[in-house]
Amino acid sequence: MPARRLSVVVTRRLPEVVETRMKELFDVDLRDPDDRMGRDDLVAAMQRADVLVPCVTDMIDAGMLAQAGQRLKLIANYGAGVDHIDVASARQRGILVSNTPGVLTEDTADMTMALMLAVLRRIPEGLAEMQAGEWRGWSPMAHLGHRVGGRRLGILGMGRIGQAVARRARAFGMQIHYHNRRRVHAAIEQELEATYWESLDQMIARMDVISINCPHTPSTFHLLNARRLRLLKPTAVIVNTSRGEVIDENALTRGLRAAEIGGAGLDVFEHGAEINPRLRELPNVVLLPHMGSATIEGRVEMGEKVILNIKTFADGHRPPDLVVPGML
Ligand code: 8YV
Repeated sequence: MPARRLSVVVTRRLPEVVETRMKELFDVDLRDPDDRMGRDDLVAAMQRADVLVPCVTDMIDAGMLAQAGQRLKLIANYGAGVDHIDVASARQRGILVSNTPGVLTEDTADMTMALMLAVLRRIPEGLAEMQAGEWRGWSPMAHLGHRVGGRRLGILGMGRIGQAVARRARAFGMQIHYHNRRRVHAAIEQELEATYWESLDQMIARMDVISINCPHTPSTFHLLNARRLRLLKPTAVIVNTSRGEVIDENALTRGLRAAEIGGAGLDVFEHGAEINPRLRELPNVVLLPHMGSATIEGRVEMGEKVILNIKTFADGHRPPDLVVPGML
């Protein structure tokens, strides 16, 4: 008798090639249309599935996990960050959590550079002028931004993405500085010519650009709080492609409005799509709708990783991208 196929619920639309492969392998419930599942729908999915495939828009808290069915054994997250899942509660209930690290590193690092360039070189302003048909020709003093080369970049979080940002920034002639829970291997520091700062306060007070590349965890929540934001140079630019919660968004908005901070390039926000409206009014701020990893290649590779995690689990082994609470 053939083994029972795993019942898998996917909460959002994924690339067609990924969905097709899932249909071949699992008894899969795909999402159509692609709207966000409410809390009740998510709980219902967790009651009927062996495996749930959520993504960043699905909050999965302890209360919901308590209502999960006996058969739910794996949450195979479609994405690297798992701060929307209570991983410790899942673990206590014997539910494994896996993610998709590695495949969105380069795309996210590209977007970090794009935001940095957009703010420093005032790209949105030029674009808006062209689109409005307002450009009247070149002028020596128009659209003056700041040179990227020679600037000091402080990377907060020197994991895979932080290092990929550092590589790119070096090619742009920037000086690399970083703060991390642990100092990275000497060979990596040498390759990147990176200076380690044990004190975040001391680092941020000296940087021209700060890039947030650490995950959101209880210990990184509001790491850039009002006090730390006041340490920044008034010309400093902050770029965030990680999670909005790492910065106190209201304090950042106040600092930008008061010209105590030079500018910001933000792909992520503290309350998801509920952005502080004042941020939208600021000329030195570039906002993007969480599109750091949004390439079709990346999305397909994320799907392949999810499938590999589920398949490995189904075959009785530990999923390769298992998230363990202690590593967060
Ligand atoms: C993903 C991300 O697109 O992987 C992450 O942590 O932030 C994104 O770039 C998203 O999480 C998909 O769930």
